Amino acid sequence: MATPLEKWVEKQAELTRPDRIHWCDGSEEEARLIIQKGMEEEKINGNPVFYPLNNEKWPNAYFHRSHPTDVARTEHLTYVCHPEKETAGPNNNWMHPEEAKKLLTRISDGCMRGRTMYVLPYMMGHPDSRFAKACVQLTDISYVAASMRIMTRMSKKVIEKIGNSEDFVKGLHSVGDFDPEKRFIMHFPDENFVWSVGSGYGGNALLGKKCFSLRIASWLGYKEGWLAEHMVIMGVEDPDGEITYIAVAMPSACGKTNLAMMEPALAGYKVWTLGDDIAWFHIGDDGRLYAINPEIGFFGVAPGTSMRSNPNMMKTLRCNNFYPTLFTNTALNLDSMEPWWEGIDEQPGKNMLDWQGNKWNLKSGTKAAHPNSRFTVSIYNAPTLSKEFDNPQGVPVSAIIFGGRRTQLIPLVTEAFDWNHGVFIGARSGSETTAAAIHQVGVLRRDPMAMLPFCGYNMGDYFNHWISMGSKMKNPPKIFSVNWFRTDENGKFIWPGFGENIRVLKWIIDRVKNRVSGRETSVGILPHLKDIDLTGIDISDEDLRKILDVNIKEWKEELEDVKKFFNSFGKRLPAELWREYDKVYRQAL
Ligand code: SAT
Ligand code: MN
Repeated sequence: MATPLEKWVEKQAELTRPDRIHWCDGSEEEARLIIQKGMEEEKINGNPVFYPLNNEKWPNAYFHRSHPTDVARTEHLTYVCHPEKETAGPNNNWMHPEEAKKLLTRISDGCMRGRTMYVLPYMMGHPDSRFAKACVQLTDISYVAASMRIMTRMSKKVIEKIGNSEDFVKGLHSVGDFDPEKRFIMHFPDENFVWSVGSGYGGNALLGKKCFSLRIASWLGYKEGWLAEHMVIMGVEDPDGEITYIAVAMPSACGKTNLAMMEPALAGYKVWTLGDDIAWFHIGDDGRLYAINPEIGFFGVAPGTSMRSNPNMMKTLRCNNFYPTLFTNTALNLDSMEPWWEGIDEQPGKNMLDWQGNKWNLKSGTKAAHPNSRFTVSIYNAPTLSKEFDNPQGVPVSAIIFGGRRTQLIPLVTEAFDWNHGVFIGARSGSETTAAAIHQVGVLRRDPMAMLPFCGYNMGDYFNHWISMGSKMKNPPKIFSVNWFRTDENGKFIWPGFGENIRVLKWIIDRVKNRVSGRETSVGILPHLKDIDLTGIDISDEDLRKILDVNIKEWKEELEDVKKFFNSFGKRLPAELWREYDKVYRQAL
C-alpha cells in the first residue's frame, strides 16, 4: 500500500511529468552526484547549472549563474491563498486557493518533461525538537536540491518519520522555463503547502526558507501560540564568561549575517552564532521565550563580505566539510577560477566575467557581481557556531532588537518602556530598501518586525498575536530598536558598524542585567553618553550626541506616516498599538 507521501508525489508527477523521479537520502555521495548532474547535464539559458571552483582556495565550492531575470525575491508574484482575502490582509497579495490552483495547474502541466524530479525529505528544526517540522519538497533542478541540503536537515530518516502520516509540509517547485510571466510563489497556509513555479532564486525556490519557515509557520504560530520571525539568534559572551542570548530582526540585506557572526571590537567579548535569518519562538515552562533556528545554513549576500566586514564568514566560506558551498551570481576570475565580488579583500584579476558571463574589468562601469549575489554555506562551517545550536529546546532570549536601514531620525539604540511599547517599536519600523527584492532601491518602506514580505496572514492580527504573547510570559525579553545607518551632511555613515556594534550590544546587555540607568525620552529609553563604551575608537562626543538625539519635530512627521500605515489595517490594528502611538504623539505635539 502506498503511503500518503508516496501518493502525493505520484500525483504531482502525473501533473508535471518528469522523466525520472529521484528520492533523495541526503547523503554526501548523493550531493556530489546531484552537483555533477548540474555540471554535466542540466542547463539554464544554455549554460551548465554548476561550475567547479578552485578547490584549493575554496574547498568543495561551486559557482552558479541564475537566469538573468531571476536574481531576487519577486514579492509582486508571491501570494498567500487563504479562503478569505481579509485573512491574508493588506500586507499580502491574495488569490482564492481554488483559483490559484487552477492557474498553477495550467502552468505546470508537463513542466518537468525531460527533467528529473528530486524528492527532498527534510526537517526544519532539530529532529529531536518538539518544535521541528517534517517537510518534503519536490524540485526539478539540481541547484535547488543541492541548496536545500545545505540549508536544511535533509535525510531519508524524515521519510520514516512521516511514515503513514498525512502530517508533513508539502512544497512543489519547478523552474518551468523561467518565464517571468509564468512565475508565481503561492502559499496555501491551511494545507501546509507551497507551490512555486518559474524561479530558481533562493527565497522563491528554497521552500523551507521564507515560504514555509516564515509565511506558513507564522500562520501556524498564530493558531498554536508561538512565533515565526525574521531574526538573527546570537549569544553574546561577556568578559565574565556569561552568555546573553539576543534575537535581532532586520530586513533583508541590512547586515544580519555580519551581526550574527561578528568579531567584537571590545576586548573580552565573543559572539556565538545560532542563526542569521529565521527564529521560531516558544514560551518555556519558566515563562521565558526560547528560540530555535529551523535552518542549518546561511544564504548570505556576497558583496561587501570581506575579512574586514565579516572575517568569520570568510573563514566559513573557505572551510571544508561534507556540505558543499555555492556561489550564485558573483563575478568569476577565469584565471584562478575563484568567485569575486565588490568589497572582497582582493583586487579583481585580469580575466574576469561579470555575473551574467560577460567580459568585465574595472573600467566597464558596471558591477561585476550582482548586488544580490549570494553564497549558500553550512552553518557547521562557522568558527563562531554556538554549542547550543543543536539544542532541541533552543536558547532563552533576554533581548529582542528591531533594526532597519534609516539614514535619518532613528537613534543608534532605544529601549522600549515595556513589551507593548516594544511591539509598537517593531510595528512602526521601516527601512530604506535594498537589492534583496525586486523594487526601487533606497526608498523608505514600513517593514514591521522586518516581516512585511513574510507574514503569512493579516498583520493586524499578527500585532495582536505579539501583544498576547507578551501577556503570557512571566519573564519576557526586553525590546530595543537599533540603527547603524545614520548619515552626516555628506551622506557618510556616522557609526562605524560591524565589530563596533558590540558597544551597542554591551549597553543592551547592561540594561538587561540592570547594570546601568537610562535616559527617558518620549520615544523610549536612551543611553547616557558615558554608558556607551568608546575605548579604542575615534568618534566625537558631538557625533555620538547626534545619533543619540531625539528631535521631536522630525518624529512628528514620522508619526504621521506611521499613522497612515497603521490605518491600512483598519479595525484589525490592536487598540494597544494606538494607545502606544497616542502616548508618543501627545509628547511630540
Ligand atoms: O531570498 S531570500 O529570502 O532567501 C534572502 C532574503 O531576501 O533575505
Ligand atoms: Mn532574510
